[in-house]
Order: sequence, then structure tokens, then C-alpha cells
Amino acid sequence: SSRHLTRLAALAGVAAISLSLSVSSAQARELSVSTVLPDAFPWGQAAEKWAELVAERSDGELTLRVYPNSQLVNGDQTREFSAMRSGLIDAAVGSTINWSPQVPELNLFSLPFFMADLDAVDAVTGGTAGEMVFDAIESRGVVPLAWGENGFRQLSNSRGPIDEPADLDGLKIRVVGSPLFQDTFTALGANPTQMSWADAKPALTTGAVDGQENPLSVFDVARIDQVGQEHLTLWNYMNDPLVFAVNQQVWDSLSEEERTLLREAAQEAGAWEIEMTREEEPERLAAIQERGVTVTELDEAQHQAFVEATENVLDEWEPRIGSELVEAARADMQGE
Ligand code: X2X
Repeated sequence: SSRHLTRLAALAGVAAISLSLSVSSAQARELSVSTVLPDAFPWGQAAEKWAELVAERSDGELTLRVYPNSQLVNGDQTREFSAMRSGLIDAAVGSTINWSPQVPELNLFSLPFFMADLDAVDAVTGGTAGEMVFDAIESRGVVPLAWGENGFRQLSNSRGPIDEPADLDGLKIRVVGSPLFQDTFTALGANPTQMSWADAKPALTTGAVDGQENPLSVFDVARIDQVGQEHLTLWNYMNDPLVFAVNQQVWDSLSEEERTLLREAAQEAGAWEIEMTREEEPERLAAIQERGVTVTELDEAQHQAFVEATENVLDEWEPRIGSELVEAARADMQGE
């Protein structure tokens, strides 16, 4: 009967649809991407941009799913690199600070007052030193694809304006990353305490710590002033680049075409995010000031006092990072 035929046709249709679904889900591949900050921040937007470009260009055959707030490592951002290396996380857009416990070479960027300005940062990431840093990451089972930027990190606190090392005396400062940060803030006379980003805001709110350091975008978006951080010193003591990267086994399992797509999309997303982050800094600073934050800028002599107070940290850390790498970075910055 025709009724019977209609039913058969319907069944065949269902079978065809479920077959095509299972075929496409066998082909389509989703990779997890870890970030610390969500897409209210340039950092999270960098990862979303990467995902967007990859989905578009692969026609949905390869997709990236972004997991912000360090949720894949239960909030412990210093375990992100290990989790990516072991395959628990497929990929990440991560901070050099958070990965430096596993990749000591990444401490290069955290050396206090080592890279004076954005030109210096670009010379290093785009130079011989940048290649050496990528080699160091790759030698530890993770494939680096592109740079992004969290930004120059500025110092805030709840106590008063800081324009000389003595102003930091005894202040409890929240830091993250490797012991280099302990050494820098100890050299400045402060009392550094290591904690994750997830714990930082509560600690600032309760006054368990007096201060913290983060780029203007983070201070602005997270409204750090609203947890009592009313004094901000622009000291550009270090820049915090981001790295787009993929686990080695995942990388090896991709086709040549997919690798190219993933790398180019990361490079484009990174360049886009770096430009945006830099362009937005003046407006962010203005917004922060409008909310009543006292902003302190350092003159040359004040800056020099901070440089001198932290010189020993550089001497001590240069061999731990690798003298060859630090020298290469100096040469990059001098345009050699
Ligand atoms: O925890 C921080 O300070 C942050 C968000 O900037 C990093 O992940 C390095």
C-alpha cells in the first residue's frame, strides 16, 4: 500500500540522516582549548577568535572548544602546561608566567625591567630568542603556534601610592608563576604570596593581601579597583605574552592541511588580539582613572631605583633561564 511505502520512505530518511550524522561526527573533530581568562578579556577573546577562524575555514570539520577560568585544571593555572603535555587538554592559549614552572626558559619574559617597551617585546618574540623559546616549549611535548599578549603588568595596592621600592616595604603582594616572582618582590622589600587568579580577588577583597600586579586590561575588566585597589603604579616591570599551543600527539594526528589551518588561524588571532590589547590601553587607563584610582607614573630616577633594587634577581636568574637565551634576547632588543 501507499501508506506502507510512505512509512518505508520515512524510515529510509531517518536512516540516511542518522548515517550522515554518524559519518560527520566521525570526521569532525573537536579540540579543547584552555584559557585562564574568559572572553570579557582580550585573552579569552584571542581564544574565541582562534576557534571562530578554525571553524569557518574547516567548514566545521575541525572545531575548538574554549574552556576558560582554568576549569580544566580546577583553577590551578600553573598546571595548565602539564595538563596539555599529558593530553588532558588538547590545546591552550596560555601565559608565559603560568607555564614557566615547567618551561624555565619562559621566565625570560618575567625578568624585572628587562624588556623596556613594546618594541623590545616584539624584537624578542619575533627574533632569535623567540624561536629559542618556541624550541624550548616544543622540546617539552607541546607545539607552539603563535604569540598573543596579556600585556605589561602594572602594580596596584590598597595602602598608598608607590613610587619607590621603600613604599613596598612589608606589603603583601599576590603573585603567580615561578619562584622568580617571589625573588623579585622579596628584593623590593615586599612580602609576596603565591595564589591562583581564582583566589586573588577574594584575597584582595578580604585584605588578606595588600596588592597585586596585572595588565591594565585585567585590572579594568575585573574591576580590581572595586576590591579596594585604589593605587596603581605604571612601572612596566614585565610583559606577559600569551602562547597559542597544541599537545604534540594531537598535532601529530592532524593532517598537514589541518596543521596549516590551525597554525595560520592562531597567528591571525594572535596578531589581532595583540593589536587590540595595545590600542585599548589608553581608554582603559582613562576608565580606571575615572573610577577614582590614583595612578602613579615613574620619572627616570624613580624607575632607575626599581631597576637597581632588582638587579640581583637578573643576575641570579640568568643562568637558570639559560645565558644563551638571555644573551640572544639582548641582541634581539639591540637589533643585532
Ligand atoms: O593570574 C594572573 O595574574 C593572570 C590572569 O594574569 C595570569 O594568568 C598570569
